[in-house]
Amino acid sequence: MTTPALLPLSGRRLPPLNLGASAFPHHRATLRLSEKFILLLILSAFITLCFGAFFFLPDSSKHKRFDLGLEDVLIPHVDTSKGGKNLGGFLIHGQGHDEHRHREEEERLRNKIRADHEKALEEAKEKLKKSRDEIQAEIQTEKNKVVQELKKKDSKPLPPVPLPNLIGINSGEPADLDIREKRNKIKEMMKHAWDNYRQYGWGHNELKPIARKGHSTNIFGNSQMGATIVDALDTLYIMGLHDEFREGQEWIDKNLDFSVNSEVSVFEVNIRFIGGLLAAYYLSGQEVFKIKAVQLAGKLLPAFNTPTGIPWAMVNLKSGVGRNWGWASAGSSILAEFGTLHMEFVHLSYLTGDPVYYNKVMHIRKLLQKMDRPNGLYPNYLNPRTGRWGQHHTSVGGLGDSFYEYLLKAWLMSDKMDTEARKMYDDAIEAIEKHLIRKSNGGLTFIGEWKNGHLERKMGHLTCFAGGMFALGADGSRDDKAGHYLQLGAEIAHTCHESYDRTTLKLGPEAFKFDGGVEAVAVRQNEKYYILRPEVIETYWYMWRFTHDPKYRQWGWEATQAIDKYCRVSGGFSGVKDVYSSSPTYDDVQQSFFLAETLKYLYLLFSNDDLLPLDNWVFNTEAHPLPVLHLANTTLSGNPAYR
Ligand code: DMJ
Repeated sequence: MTTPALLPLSGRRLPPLNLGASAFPHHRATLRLSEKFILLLILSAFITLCFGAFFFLPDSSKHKRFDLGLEDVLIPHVDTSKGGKNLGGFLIHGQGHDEHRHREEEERLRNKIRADHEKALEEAKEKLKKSRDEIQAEIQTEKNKVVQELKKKDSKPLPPVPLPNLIGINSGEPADLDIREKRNKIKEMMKHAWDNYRQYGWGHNELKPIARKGHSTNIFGNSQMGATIVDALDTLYIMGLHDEFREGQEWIDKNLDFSVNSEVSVFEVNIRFIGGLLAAYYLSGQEVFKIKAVQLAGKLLPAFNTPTGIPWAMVNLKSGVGRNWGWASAGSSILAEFGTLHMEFVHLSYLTGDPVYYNKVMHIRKLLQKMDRPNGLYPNYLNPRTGRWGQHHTSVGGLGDSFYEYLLKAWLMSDKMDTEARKMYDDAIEAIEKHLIRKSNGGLTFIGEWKNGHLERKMGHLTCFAGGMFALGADGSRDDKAGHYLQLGAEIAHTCHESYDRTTLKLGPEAFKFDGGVEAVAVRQNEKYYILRPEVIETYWYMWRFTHDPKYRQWGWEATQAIDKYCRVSGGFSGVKDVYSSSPTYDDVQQSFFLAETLKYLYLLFSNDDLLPLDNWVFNTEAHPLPVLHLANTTLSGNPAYR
């Protein structure tokens, strides 16, 4: 905040000290300094006027006067037996010592007003004598008081709700020595990532493991919000890294503050921060995580203030002003962003008993249900002002992916009660299968991208999560096609494994083609990078849970070794710019999702199934486990806390 200099009282208008909205969270506390002076002067003038009026008005007390409600002050106990008569609004006084007493009271009052007036003038003079710094210091103190008050208010414990069945939090130790060793290796990698972040990037959003300093991107805004800490907490917890977990908790407790003038991505903050905090709360039972999650959610709510209720992509946490990404189809919101809020928001309503979060996401769902879908497909872009689709592009990778995932997971997390979500999921994947899923000449099943009626035969690394999604949704599928979807999941897992296997580093590129002679290989230079993404490993893990085919552990182990060999540096883990080059260069970013997702899914792959069993837990799109809630179909009526 810049403060213009305070000019002397020389007839020029004082430029206001900027203590506006950015200085105070509460509008009543946002008086500008010049306004304070003006108020002060008006006040003194008012007092002077009253004082003068009191002296110069004719003394009518000998006769009668209006009761201005001052009687209690002037004549506290009117004793009508002594001659005074109380006639409604008028008081007619008797004579003699009553009159004398009355004069005394008036005199006392005059003295009091005079003293008050002088005191106020003295104070005003004192204030004006103070230096700019002193005034600022006073205002700062006032501001701190307001902030403290608000914090106290925000930190009030939430009403308790019965916790859902939290099983399988501390399980999973494999009996097999080889598997145990692999699991321990993954835990060691987590420790390496955490320790270096702890040492070089603590409190920053992410780590630059080569430069050995903090890193951030625009999705987190311009504040140090400790994204890696929040994202990593539940992985630390399930790995039994409890000291590290406590360090993270302490940082969050003391430093994680959302009253910052920072514009963040609603989607990213929801999946990483709210998802991470909620999972940490459910796993550890520590209230601080729940409180922070609710505080943060409150800061995201203004993003929904659009003509349609479809939220903006970004919101300023302090001002609540929202907007969309400039590159997104003429000011559109993005399907994968506004469609990936459901899980976290339903949990927020469950935990607080406040339906506001639930209503926001259900409103989005209802709106989508009403809209026409070209070929039954959901376009990636929707304009939040007009409620119309933007470009007719459809993707199961970037811009679309987790929308489909959350339809399925809404059904799963409601204990399969939310059949409306299941139906939307079934309809969506039927259209996807029809228009987007193809087999390559070499027999690889891939999911392409739909662009204005044309299928682009390219699949993104992000799209590889869909193998796991198809497997997870197999049970309960329409027309009992469970076998079909499990098979589809296996085929996608195989294709994605090929995309890894066909590289020099055995790590997958960002996007790969199925065109002409090219199969599961990146063609463009700017699609050859690997940034520690989890999706392929995520699919291996789901496939492992549903089939126990050892090849998934084998593929997972190949990926672990490749990451350890090519992405590990002494200061942490880094992405690489070209997976086809034998001497790769680093991008020097340790992504927070590497700790939240990639290492977690690897660890789960080498754990027993009783660690976070899928009947009881549903993982959000950032791999944060949230417990299943038994909720009646699309309502919160199954929630005893819902009021
Ligand atoms: C993660 O933040 C989430 O998985 C999200 O849904 C998309 N991709 C990144 C990791 O690649």
